[in-house]
Amino acid sequence: YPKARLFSFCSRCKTKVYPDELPNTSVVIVFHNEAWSTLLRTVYSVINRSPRYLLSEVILVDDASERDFLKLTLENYVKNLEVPVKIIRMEERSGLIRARLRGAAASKGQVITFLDAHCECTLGWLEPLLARIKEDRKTVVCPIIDVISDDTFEYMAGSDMTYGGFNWKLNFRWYPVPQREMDRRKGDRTLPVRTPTMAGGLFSIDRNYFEEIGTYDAGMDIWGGENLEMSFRIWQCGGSLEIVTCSHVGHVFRKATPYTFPGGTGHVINKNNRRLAEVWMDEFKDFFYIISPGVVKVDYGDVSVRKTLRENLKCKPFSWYLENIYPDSQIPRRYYSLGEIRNVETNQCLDNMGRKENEKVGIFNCHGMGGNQVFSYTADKEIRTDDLCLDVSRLSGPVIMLKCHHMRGNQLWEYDAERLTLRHVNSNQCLDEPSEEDKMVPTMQDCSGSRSQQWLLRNMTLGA
Ligand code: UD2
Ligand code: MN
Repeated sequence: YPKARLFSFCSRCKTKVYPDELPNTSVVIVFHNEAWSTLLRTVYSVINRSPRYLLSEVILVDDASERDFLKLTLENYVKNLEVPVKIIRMEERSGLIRARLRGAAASKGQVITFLDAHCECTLGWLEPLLARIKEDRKTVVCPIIDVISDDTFEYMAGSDMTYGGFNWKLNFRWYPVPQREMDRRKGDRTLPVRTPTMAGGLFSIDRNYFEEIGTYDAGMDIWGGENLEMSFRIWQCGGSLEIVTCSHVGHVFRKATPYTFPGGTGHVINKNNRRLAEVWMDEFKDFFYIISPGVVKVDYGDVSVRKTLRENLKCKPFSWYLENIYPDSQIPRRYYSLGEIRNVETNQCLDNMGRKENEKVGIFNCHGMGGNQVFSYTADKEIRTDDLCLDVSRLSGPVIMLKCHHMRGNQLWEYDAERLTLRHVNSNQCLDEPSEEDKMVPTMQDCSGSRSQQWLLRNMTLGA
């Protein structure tokens, strides 16, 4: 590999000195039907780019793969490697969560490092992670995840200017590191970034802390949700989660899932997300339930053990997390309404048709099914759906969906609960029914008090 590339992520990281005495780590890699080349690329990069005395062992957990070469061929191959590589086989397809639990239980290192099965560790990836855990054993640390193209296997450095968040549907998303976090680090980009959530695949955790904090929710299946579950749990229960920007590990981001989801993709992910929402999100789970019609019908099993864990650890409420850890979240901590916005005259509802940025907000027959007709009028007086806000930048419209910027400006709306009007403060005009020319979009008109300017902000609560 070209050395220059591996060293060029951040020149100031190169001069950092780490303590000689660092905890050692087991590296746990779970896989289901992984390709030979990507799996071995992961294992070799761990072995070749970790100081031998810091690497206790590599544990491969085979989640009931069907490919032949992952059986005896793999077993014989790893015998010749210079670091102990243990292979554990799940008896039946269990999903990455329970497979990781099995790997963790079999591991001996002081730290457990989890990696996906299609990664490449770079030189110097491990020391900064372990050093941070040595400083504070309740810090769970992630490297910067570099991007390996799934077409060309080209290696591209990831950004130290994004951190982990999530949207109303509980999808993990990268968002820009906010100014407050830049300020806290006083502009030193070699210092770790405190991140609200982690992507999930690549992180190190002190092994005793992993157990103290409740490992994983073993009731989650196959894939999804466990990364947010662990993120919320760490923060709410007194730990912290960081991206250590001097550590880089590449990951092959794949356009499509290469394996099956027994039970159906949607069902599995919804079930895991319900367990996450029910245990950790308190009343804020409504944002997930109201925007995802149908999800409340999914059976999520028994979460009493996880709720007891939350009590025993005396974890803080989700509102604390939103206020202190993730104030720039897509979920507003305080809001007046969450649900449809219905016009009194036409009885139609605002509808964020394509959920795309920079498009006009629409208006359609109310369907009461959540999804595109869910908006929240927040305490900051923005009308938002997920990360998009109703925005008007010209007199008489149009009304566009734009990324919420929290700067008031063109996204500031005053709801008059007696007159039922939604007044756009900057233009001093009111949201009105569509014009004759375009029946699909609302208009902005001078405020007149007419019925067509009256809107009902429904407060829906579906939460089970
Ligand atoms: C991301 C995470 C992944 C996990 C997931 C949410 C990164 C880079 N990846 O998705 O680790 O947190 O979000 O759940 O942050 N696997 C099994 N059994 C299964 C399914 C998957 O062993 O039934 C293995 C799979 O071979 C891989 C790992 O689990 O090694 C993660 O799966 P993925 O690579 O499909 O997940 P990814 O990267 O899309
Ligand atoms: Mn992956």
